[in-house]
Amino acid sequence: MKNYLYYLTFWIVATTFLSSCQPKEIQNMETRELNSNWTYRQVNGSVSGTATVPGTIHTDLLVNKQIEDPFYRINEKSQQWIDKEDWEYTTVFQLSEKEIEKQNLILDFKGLDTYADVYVNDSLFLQADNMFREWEIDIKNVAKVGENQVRIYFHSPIAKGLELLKASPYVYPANNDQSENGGLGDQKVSVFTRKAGYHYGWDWGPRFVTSGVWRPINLKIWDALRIKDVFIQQTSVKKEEAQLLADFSLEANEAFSGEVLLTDKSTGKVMLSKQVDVEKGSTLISIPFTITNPKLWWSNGLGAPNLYQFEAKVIKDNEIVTNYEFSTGLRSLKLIREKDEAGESFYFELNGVAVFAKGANYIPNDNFLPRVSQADYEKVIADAKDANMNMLRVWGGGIYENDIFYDLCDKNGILVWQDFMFACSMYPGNEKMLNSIKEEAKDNVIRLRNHPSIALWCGNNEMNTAWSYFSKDGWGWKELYTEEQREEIQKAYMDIFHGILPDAVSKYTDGDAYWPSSPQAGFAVEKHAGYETSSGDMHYWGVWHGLHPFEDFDKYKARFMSEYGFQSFPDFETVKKYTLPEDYNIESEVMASHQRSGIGNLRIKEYMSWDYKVPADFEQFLYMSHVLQARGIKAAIEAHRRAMPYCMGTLYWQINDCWPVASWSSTDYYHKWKAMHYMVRKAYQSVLLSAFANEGQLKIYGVSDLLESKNAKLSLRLVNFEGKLLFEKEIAVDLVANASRVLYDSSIETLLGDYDKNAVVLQMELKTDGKLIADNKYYFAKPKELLLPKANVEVQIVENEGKYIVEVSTDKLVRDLYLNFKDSDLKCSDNYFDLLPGEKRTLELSGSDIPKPSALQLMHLQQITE
Ligand code: BMA
Repeated sequence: MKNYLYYLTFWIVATTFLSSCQPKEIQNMETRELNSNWTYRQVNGSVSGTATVPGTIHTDLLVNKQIEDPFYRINEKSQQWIDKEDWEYTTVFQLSEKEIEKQNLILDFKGLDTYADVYVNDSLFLQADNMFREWEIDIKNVAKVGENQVRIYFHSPIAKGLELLKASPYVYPANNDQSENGGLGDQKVSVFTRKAGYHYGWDWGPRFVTSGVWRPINLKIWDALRIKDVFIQQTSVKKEEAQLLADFSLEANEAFSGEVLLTDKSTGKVMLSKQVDVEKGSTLISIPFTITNPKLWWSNGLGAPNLYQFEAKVIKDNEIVTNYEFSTGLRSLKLIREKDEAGESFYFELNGVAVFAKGANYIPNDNFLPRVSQADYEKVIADAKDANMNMLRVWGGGIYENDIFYDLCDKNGILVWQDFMFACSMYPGNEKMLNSIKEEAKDNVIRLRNHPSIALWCGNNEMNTAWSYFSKDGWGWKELYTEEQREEIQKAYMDIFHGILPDAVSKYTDGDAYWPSSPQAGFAVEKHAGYETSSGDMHYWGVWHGLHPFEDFDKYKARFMSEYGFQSFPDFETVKKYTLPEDYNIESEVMASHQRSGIGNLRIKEYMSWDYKVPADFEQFLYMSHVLQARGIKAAIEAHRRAMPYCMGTLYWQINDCWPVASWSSTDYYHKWKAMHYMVRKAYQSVLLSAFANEGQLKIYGVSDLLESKNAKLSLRLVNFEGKLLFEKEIAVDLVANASRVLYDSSIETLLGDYDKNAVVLQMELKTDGKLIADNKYYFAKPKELLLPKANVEVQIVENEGKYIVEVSTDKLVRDLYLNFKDSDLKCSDNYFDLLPGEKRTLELSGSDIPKPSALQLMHLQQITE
């Protein structure tokens, strides 16, 4: 008892002492966003108004009704004058006496688009020329008590581009730059400016060369010292222990002594603390620490994406001088490129596990970037996660995304393949340009390096293939130049992609992987990718560009398939938003303007005619394009997954759109899922059952991303379209962990017997412990050859405690059934599926509208008429 009392007394004294020792919180760093009182004016004209910052000139003109919706019909055409103008943005902000006395008054520009002269109280502080950079200016010497003014003069990016083009000894290739649409003839100016490539147009995007303050401007006021950045270097991360190094970047106004601390915010535990002496200026302090039994970060499907919330503090005389909060995830993540029998592997290893990457390419969500809301970002990442993806590739013709994008990828276990912003062009390599790229790489690598989701930094999109310096192939670009010019262009390429960018990755990260160009057959510049290479990554466009049939997805196997795709139109509900009824024809001027691939309509029609009826009706044609796209991409994904472990990744082109358009996307500008996205969700499930026919044999594969092997039951049922069971078989199979295996192999002749291949379907199911874990259907003929009967589909809408359920059944097989609640925001939990008689599908409805039976439209393959 006595002892207990002693301990209790000690505990009370100790806690009182500790709490009285808590350093005092002081508000050292004041941050204020300059997002109000902005106005804009046309420098050489009379257009002006109140502005939204962050924003763009186009969206300001739209809000002030000076232009119409740029995405509606062909409005884009009449809005090309905007990028030929200079625009000036102005605001005022107040500073108090107390604030003005602080040692540091900084304006932090997170992003200026693009040629921007910044004046504060009429003094020129900055001439920005790179949209991807972050700029800080010290305004202490001009700041005054009361009103202060910021004025930003945006030079026309087109006028600047034309100046640079004129000064250049030769032109540069830039296939996607829609100079004609911009009224510039063949003058391609995009390559001269460090600005999102797709702003100048792309084969899925319009041309709107924006100007504006596209990311926030923050006024930062502080005294003495700030923590500019903290980077957690993950020296070694294992299940038992993570060995880490915390890099604190400090900036001090004068020599300073104090204590640096790092705490885990969720537990309050101090991870490290150290007394430091800092000289005036910038100092980097690295302090090692370890975490035992760390909660590892895992990608979607493999485990929880655990994150650590950290707070760094600097303490002096029992006062917190400054703090800095951030989060990271602990994981070991490597790109494994090792020689093997076939060539060289290309896969990501996460915490010792070889990960099959399932995902998509990602482009910016809008032409007008600042209007992409947090909800938009959440939706796109949720759509990726819901479709069982574990990787997105941030493609090089867009932007280094906003922090929120990576935060969401971290939280949802989505790995990121991060391109640097170079795509499908060659770029000048003068000193000014190279310096600008160097700073851009530094800014972005430092900004993004704590995100556990970043798996790879990639130099550019398709430039190595396009230029193909060491081969006869390529896109014919190098033939346009003299030997001397070629050498010069090649030197710029080497300086950027084999110099500046890998240097930045190795200097500012803890050993992140770098890959010079996507695709490439090896790291060295002469390793040009082709469709036959057995190393590196591949963009397979034989299907689509090369008119190869969908079956060829099985022929061209990659070690890592980082691009392939097939177009479709947006859903009719989306089309209605940018058209009038008179535009309802895919060749109409308006529809053609929302189709930026020159071969787009032709390709869709051609492929459709191989497998389906080509409908004359507009709405049926749109539906048919969705079904066709889903069919093509299903063939691709299943082929890539069956080819595991030779192939260890599949990223289709592309998950999203930047405006309403016919494109390769699986979700449209309004985030509406196309048929393909439902199909992708199924094809990306952890376990896939996939049938593949070759030379009269049918092989059924079980592909598993699970980390444990399982005993499973494979059931096969051959059924005719009236639902009659013709043949049934159940076999015990081993579903091997993280592998692809043939579970069943039979001659098609034996399987079919006397039954007509055009009138039957093979229903495949895989169960473990009586639970269905995968299923699929296999048809023995192309859709247009099938003898599909007329089907009567029955639908019931049932309300259950404010939630709506749709129950679907049919009297005959129905194919690619699409349920659409017209003019509503309702979404069915599944769609575009096949249904057999006897099956009943129960779908949940999400959305805020009340489902009206009269608004429900059913479309399916049997209805299609030529
Ligand atoms: C890929 C991409 C994009 C393009 C797409 C469709 O090569 O890198 O440049 O939009 O093809 O053509």
